[in-house]
Amino acid sequence: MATSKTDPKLALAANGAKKSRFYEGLTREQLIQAYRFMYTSRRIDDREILLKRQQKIFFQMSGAGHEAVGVAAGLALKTGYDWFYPYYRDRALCLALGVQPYQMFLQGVGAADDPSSGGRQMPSHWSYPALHIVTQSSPTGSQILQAVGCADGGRYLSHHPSAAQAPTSGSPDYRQFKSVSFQNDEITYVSLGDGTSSEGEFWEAMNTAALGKLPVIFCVEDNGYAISVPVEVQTAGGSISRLVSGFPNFHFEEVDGTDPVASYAAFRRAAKYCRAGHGPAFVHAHVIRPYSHSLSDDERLYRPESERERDAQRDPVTRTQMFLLREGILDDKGINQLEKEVEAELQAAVDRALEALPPAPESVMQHLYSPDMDVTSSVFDTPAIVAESSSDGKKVAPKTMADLITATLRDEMKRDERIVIFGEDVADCSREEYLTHKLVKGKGGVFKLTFGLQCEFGNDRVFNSPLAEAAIVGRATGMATRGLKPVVEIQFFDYIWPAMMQLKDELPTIRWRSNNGFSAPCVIRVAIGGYLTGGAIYHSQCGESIFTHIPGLRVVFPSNALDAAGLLRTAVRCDDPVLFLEHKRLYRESYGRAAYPGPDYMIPFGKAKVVQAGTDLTVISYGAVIPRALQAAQKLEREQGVKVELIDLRSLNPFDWDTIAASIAKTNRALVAYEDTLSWGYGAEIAARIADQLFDQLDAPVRRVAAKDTFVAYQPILEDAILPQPNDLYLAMRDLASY
Ligand SMILES: Cc1ncc(C[n+]2csc(CCOP(=O)(O)OP(=O)(O)O)c2C)c(N)n1
Ligand SMILES: [Mg+2]
Repeated sequence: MATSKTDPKLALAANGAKKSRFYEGLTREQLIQAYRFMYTSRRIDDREILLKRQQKIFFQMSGAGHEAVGVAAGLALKTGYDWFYPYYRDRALCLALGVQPYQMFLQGVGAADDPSSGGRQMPSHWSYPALHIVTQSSPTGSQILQAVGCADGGRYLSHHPSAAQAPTSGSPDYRQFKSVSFQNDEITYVSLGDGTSSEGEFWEAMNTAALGKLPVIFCVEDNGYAISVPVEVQTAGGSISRLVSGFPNFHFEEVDGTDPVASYAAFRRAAKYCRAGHGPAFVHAHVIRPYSHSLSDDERLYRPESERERDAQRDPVTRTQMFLLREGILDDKGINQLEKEVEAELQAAVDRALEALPPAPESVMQHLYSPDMDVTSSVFDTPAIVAESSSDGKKVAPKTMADLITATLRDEMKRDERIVIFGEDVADCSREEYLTHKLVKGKGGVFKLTFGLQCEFGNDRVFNSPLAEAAIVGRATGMATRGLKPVVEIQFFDYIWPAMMQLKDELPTIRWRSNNGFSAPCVIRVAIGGYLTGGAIYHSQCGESIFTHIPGLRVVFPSNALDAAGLLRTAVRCDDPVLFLEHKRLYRESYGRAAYPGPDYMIPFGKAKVVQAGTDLTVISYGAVIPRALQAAQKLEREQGVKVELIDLRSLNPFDWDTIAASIAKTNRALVAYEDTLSWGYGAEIAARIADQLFDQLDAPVRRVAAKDTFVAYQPILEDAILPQPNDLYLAMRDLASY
């Protein structure tokens, strides 16, 4: 671990002597170039502010005051080689990496040709695939874990270079559409503001990077404020450097971020440390915020003139100009000439951008999902090939859902070296020597679904993560952005919520918000559901509708072993992010066991299964309600001759409307049954669609059976009363059939 702190008397000032032709390794030409980027950045802000006032653009976020640190990072790192997760104040960094002012103005006007998002995101939400600037969102700090995942992905690829190749034979999968590149000494840069360092995800990311000694440069651009909240109210003790100083394996820098030379030196040292593979680096750059937080904010409401004056003394653009003059690098004429050139360039760029066409309204649904692989297509419809007997000639006993999920994961890992599995407790044993010396058997997940995989594939492909759900999903997202296929586990659905920011605002939005510039197809396996007799509130939750409500995310929920195997393989091979819900109660049930359907068996998403055909009533369900509904339907047929058609949706987004509609055309009655709480749940949407689109065919109201609108209790008597039971389903079917 090393720490560098530059003298508060700036390097710009201290370096004043003309004797040195080099300034921390920067040539005079580079310094002029640095100033050009800084000045351009500031003038783009000024232009945008004007355009916003003229209502020609719709939002403005400035990078003012952050120009020096940004340019320094851009000069110290390599564009199109290293990876960048910049935040909204990194305009100067983006210019230094090669983004054109015209492209920035295209963002402002929301043009179809805006390369960042095609008019979908606000300005200063950078995304330039060729430059390795990864699509950014608006939640403060949600980029940090992804940056850690990106670095992790790069390192994995450098250890497994063959994983980067796309397969040339075999059935198609996402790899055909994901070109992967990596460098052995690449760095991932991520920046954030001082306020953002209060977010939990920041600390999860720091911990993960330190644990893995990952080559990430964290840059905190500390302008002393988070909108109106000053740093001493934000950060205990007022210094983020002090707070993070205990993290092992880090190189630390604290620097005047208004000084491009000192900042460059800090980044150079940080980059050297990271490229050498020693671990991550932390650059704490003190900057200023000369303009208000955004154009929607007026800082005079909370900052007195005297304080703003003090900041102005440190303005990086003015100071760098003075420095160039003082050092004799540029004279007045040279400065004037440079500024005139920049003004002319910006004028031309603005004029062009104002002419740019807006995106077409019909395009709004494009790029929610992969345009290359349709998960509902026949590519994913492959037959089961079941071995009738094992090698010793014995008949193969049907396997549980848990068995088939493990077998599917194993076969997919053999087939695709880009798959990595991590999560809480998923490894066999983190202390590998215990396994090597055969002191322990290994755990492989609290439900044992990943048992044996670490032993078979090694601990860089199957490993335990820290207990931090946001880190699991955020890191997976970053890895998937690089082209890996993380198949991660959330131990219990009840604990998915810390990852909600990543699951709602990040993972599913990446393709859409970058206008197909980036994608992050990965699989999140989650143990879900109740009927556990003793699971109680925090081991029994459902809540699938919260995720089916998110565009961009596929959601599947198998009810039996064969479907679990077929859908999981589709999830792994497809080009979209998938939430794969595994019902804990079904893991080892005798219902729905099956022989392993072979290493290529797939079921397309959006195809329901008719569990039992019938003519009198349609029951639409999924998950653990399926065996219960089947039991109820069989009883009703035995007792009253009512023939129920039971539909297992299997896949919730997309879902199979055609099968539902065809069934109701036949039965004219519909019951939607699900384990989650009744109100506002998944069944409400299905019921609403039936009422809306099949109204003419209905002979009875659309009914629902679901859990009571309360939590799942521990005492089995209470659990039975809360969750839908076979008898509840039986009564509802009977009533509806005779309506
Ligand atoms: C998760 C989240 N909470 C709140 C906001 C609203 N917000 C946007 S920027 C900001 C302040 C950020 O301050 P800081 O990290 O210091 O960055 P600065 O803007 O000062 O550069 C806030 C509260 C947000 N975008 N995301
Ligand atoms: Mg700030």
